[in-house]
Amino acid sequence: MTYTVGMYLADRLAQIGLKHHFAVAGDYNLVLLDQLLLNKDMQQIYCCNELNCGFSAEGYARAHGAAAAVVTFSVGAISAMNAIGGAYAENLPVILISGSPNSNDYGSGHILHHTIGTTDYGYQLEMVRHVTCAAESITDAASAPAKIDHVIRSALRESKPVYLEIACNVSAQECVRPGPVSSLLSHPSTDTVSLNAAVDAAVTFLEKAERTAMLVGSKLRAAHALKETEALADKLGCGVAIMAAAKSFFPEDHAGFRGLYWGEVSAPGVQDLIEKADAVICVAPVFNDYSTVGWTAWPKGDKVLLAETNRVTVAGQTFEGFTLPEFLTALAKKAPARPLSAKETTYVKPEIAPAQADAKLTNDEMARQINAMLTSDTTLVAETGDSWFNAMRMHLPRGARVESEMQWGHIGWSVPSSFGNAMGSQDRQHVVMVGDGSFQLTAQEVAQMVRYELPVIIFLVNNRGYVIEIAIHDGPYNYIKNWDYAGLMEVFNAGEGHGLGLHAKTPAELEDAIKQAQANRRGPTIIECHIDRSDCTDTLVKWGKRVASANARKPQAV
Ligand code: DPX
Repeated sequence: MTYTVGMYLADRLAQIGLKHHFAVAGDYNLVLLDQLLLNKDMQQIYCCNELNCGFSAEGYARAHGAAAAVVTFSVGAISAMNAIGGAYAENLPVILISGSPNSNDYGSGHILHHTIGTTDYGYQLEMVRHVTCAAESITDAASAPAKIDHVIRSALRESKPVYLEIACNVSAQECVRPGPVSSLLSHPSTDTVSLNAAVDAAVTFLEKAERTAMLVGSKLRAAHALKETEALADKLGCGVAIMAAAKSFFPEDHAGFRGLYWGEVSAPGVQDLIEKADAVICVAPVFNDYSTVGWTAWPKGDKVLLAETNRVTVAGQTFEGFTLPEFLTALAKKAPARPLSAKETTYVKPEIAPAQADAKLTNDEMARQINAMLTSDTTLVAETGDSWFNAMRMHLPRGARVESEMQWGHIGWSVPSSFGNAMGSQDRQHVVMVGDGSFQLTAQEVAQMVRYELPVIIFLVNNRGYVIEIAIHDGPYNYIKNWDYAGLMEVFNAGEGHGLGLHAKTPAELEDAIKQAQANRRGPTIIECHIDRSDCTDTLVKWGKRVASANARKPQAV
């Protein structure tokens, strides 16, 4: 059998550990999909549309370390680019692969279907460059291996998405075979001079401080530095706070854990922990308008040691040439113990009092019951909206994961992303919290959970509108058409699936629905939670006001 370009790509994807790739068929990628199917180490998983396909891959990368999505030219790839922008924002190595025009059509003056109707086929590659860290167009078999290797290596090194387009008549062309995968996984060597200097500067900085605290940020997982951060916290013995987008990136049963730092909507005592410290080690943070609560809570200046993915800045000096885990490990060896901030503060475990069984279901009671079902095997996927704030007030057992998309914030992300995440970590229980407005964007991907029999539990918050937007800035555009969300499951089952749709209007109904969902192992369950529109977390309202006033700043006078 001839060894082909498509087989080379499939082998490389399997070599980096992918067991699945996500796809939507189209005539520019059909031959490529055939080639990928020949690889028996990987399963081809289908999505309802390319936006969802991109988000499914993004979710798979969260669970599995990397992912691939295969789409057709323009009509498919341009939809997928939104999700790829999300993967860029969220630091996830997703490989977007688009079938593309026949190599003879490039530069021929021909006008092709599915294109914008001009004769230059470079526009897709140009567009995608802005949302990827490497992008290649393959129009001949000889250069395919180098281009495939280049993009995959870039994705893994930078934890960012990449792009490949493969001319539809090239995927089945003869190609050389790949060597060992180690060349794609290796990292540039460490600059030990710079690393030692950074550690010395950090130790001097810490020795001068009495009240040290650590702040854990959302790029920590992409930097592969979760364990190293915990080891540094063990050594320092100081108080540790997490940023919202880093929920679950630091164990909540750790002796130093104090809770969420989010400016004025921080957990009790945590604003003081960070803002009154005389040394704050910020590990892999992203300070944006949301995380700084409209620029009101932004640790910076000479009290801050900023340890980013590939750079450390401390005491007016900046260092690079090493990875974050290398820096944290080296620092943990030399760092002085700094337990004062932990002694002076306590972790206040979030508790919500149970409601009467037959009362009207409230947001608090829903959050309480969801929190009670979390175990170390749970992945909780929190959609943009009040679901963020509900996730933030949960206490997590060690091992429980929270997934959110706070940088990109595309409503509807949670449904396809949890589908991909569930595919990539089938040993875990996936629980989704999603608002009605968000769900309406990508609802059809629940059908794929039915198809692939994934027991995802979806808490659909029916509060009849875009409640977070109502908190930020109200108007008629925040009120949506109601759907029978639980009823959709019958549509998706179409007489042959095991999806379950349930309604919960009281605490007792919710409890019963959760039991049924947990027993339904052969398909997803939607639990439609009926909540008053005005019933949302206090933190959402406070935070929303701050963000609204940041948005409303007047233009500067010229
Ligand atoms: C919008 C947002 O119902 O949740 O908890 O009721 O707010 P809440 P819902 O899912 O509503 C979501 C809604 C409309 N954001 O409040 S957060 C603007 C927006 C976005 N992404 C895309 N379009 C619009 N974030 C793709």
